[in-house]
Amino acid sequence: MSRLVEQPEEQEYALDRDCTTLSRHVLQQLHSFSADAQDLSAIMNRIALAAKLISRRLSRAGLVEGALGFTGNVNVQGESVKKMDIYANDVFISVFKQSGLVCRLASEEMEKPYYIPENCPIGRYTLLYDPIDGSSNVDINLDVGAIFSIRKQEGNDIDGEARDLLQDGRKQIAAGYILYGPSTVLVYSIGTGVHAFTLDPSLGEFILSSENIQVPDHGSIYSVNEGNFWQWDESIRDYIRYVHRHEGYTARYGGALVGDFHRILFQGGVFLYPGTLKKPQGKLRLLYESAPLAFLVEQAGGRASTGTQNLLDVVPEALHSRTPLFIGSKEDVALVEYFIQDRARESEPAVMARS
Ligand code: P6P
Repeated sequence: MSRLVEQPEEQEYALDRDCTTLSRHVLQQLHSFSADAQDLSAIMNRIALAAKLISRRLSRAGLVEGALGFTGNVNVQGESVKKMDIYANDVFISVFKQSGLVCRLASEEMEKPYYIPENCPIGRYTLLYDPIDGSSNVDINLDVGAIFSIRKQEGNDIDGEARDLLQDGRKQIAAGYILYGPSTVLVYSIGTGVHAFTLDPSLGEFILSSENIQVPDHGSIYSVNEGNFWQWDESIRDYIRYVHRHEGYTARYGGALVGDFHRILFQGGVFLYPGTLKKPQGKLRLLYESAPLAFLVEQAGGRASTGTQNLLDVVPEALHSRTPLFIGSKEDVALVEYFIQDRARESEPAVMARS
C-alpha cells in the first residue's frame, strides 16, 4: 500500500504553518518590531497563556473538586456567579500582573477595574474581558468562551472611575475571543483582518488555522433565544415570523455568545439579542462583549448593529452598559434593521426577492 508522502512544498507549508505562533503572527501583521508592536504581541501572548490555563481547567473540570457549580454570590450584573467565572477572572489577573503590559483590567465579574499600579507608568493599555462567556454551559460540558478587547490608556484615571473607557468601539486597538469547544480556538484582529489559531495541546501552542476570515454576505442561520418572543418589540416578532414563513432559514442557538458568533463568522447568518421587557437595553454588555465582536465582524466584512445604530458608534454611559445586538452577515443584519426601522410593515423588503 503506497504511503501518503507529502511533497516537499507541502512539508514546507506544514512546517511553516506550525511555526506561525500567535506572537509571530501579530508582528507579521504589524510589519513592525517597534515597542508598541512588541507590547501588542506580548499582550496577545499573555491572553493565549490565560486561554491555555482555562482550557486545561475546563477539560478536567468534572474531575476537579470544587471546579464546577455556583459560588453562591451574585455579580455586578445581578447574575449568579459560577466557580469557573471566578477562576477564569483570576487567571487573567495573574497572567497580566507581572507582565508590565496593562495598567487596568476591566471584567464582567468586577464592578470596578482592577488596577496594577506597578504597570501603570509602563503599561499603556487596558484589557476589557468577559472571562467565561456562556457559563450556563460550563456544568454540562458544552462550549463556552471568553471575549476580550484592548484599548489604549488615555489620561491617568486618578479617581479610578475609568471614564476614558467610555468611548465608542472604534477606539479599540485589538479584539478577539477564545472558544473552548472540541478544540480551543483563539480568534483575533488588530485591525488587519480576522485570524484564527487552534491550540495544539501536543505543542502547547496556538497555531494559525484560518487567516483573513470573511463572513459570507448572507447565511441561512438565525440565532436567537425564541423563548423571549413574548418580551420582544413587534418589529422583532415580525422578523421572526418572516424567517418562520420563508424557506432557506435555520435556527441555531447554543446559549453561549462566542459559540453562536463563531458559527456565524464562518457560515454566515445573524445573531440577535434584542431588548426585552425585562432588559430593554438587551442582556449583552457593550464594552467587553458586543463591541469586541463588532470590531471583528466589520474586519471580516460583516455588520453589527443595535438595530438603529452601528454598534461601533455607540458610546457607553457606564462600564457595564448593555445594548441590543444584531451581528453577522451584512444582508441578514440589514434585514433585521429593515423590520426594526419599520419600513417592512408597508412593503415587502427588497431581499424577499431572494426566496
Ligand atoms: P439567554 C451567557 O450568559 C450570555 O451572556 C451570552 O453568552 C449568551 O448569548 C446569552 O447570555 C444567553 O442569554 O437569555 O438566551 O440565556
